[in-house]
Amino acid sequence: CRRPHPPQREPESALPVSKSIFQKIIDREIPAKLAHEDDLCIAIHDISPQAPVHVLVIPKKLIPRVNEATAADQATLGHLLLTAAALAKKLGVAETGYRLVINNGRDGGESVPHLHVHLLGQRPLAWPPG
Ligand code: IU
Repeated sequence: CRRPHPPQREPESALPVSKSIFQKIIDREIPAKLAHEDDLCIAIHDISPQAPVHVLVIPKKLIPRVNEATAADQATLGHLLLTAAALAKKLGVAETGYRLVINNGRDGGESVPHLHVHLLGQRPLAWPPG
């Protein structure tokens, strides 16, 4: 038959799905300095800290960024903030103050497409952020 074959495509489920760096940390495929873990999230010390306390609170469920979160994620999103507040107390920055940051998309400065809340503290933080 002379008809050209249409290009063969893998079924979607067979496509390689690359894990985010944070998913690999959650799955213990790469190490990280853990600050907290529970059923819904982990918290790790940032590998490139921008303040003496710099922790990332990361949901175990892959939500790429807050822009993609849905109503089904409401409890998880709330849990991330409450966990960040608990960690601020545990790490000794609750009294002096701290900042929670979520970078979303290119202009927001997001570099890892797996939602995470930055907890920054133990130094005065300038406003507005750069
Ligand atoms: P961002 O909001 O997506 O830009 O934050 C990603 C953070 O993840 C950033 O502060 C990195 O230093 C941090 N990080 C990390 O802690 N460990 C890693 O292996 C990688 C990034 I890659």
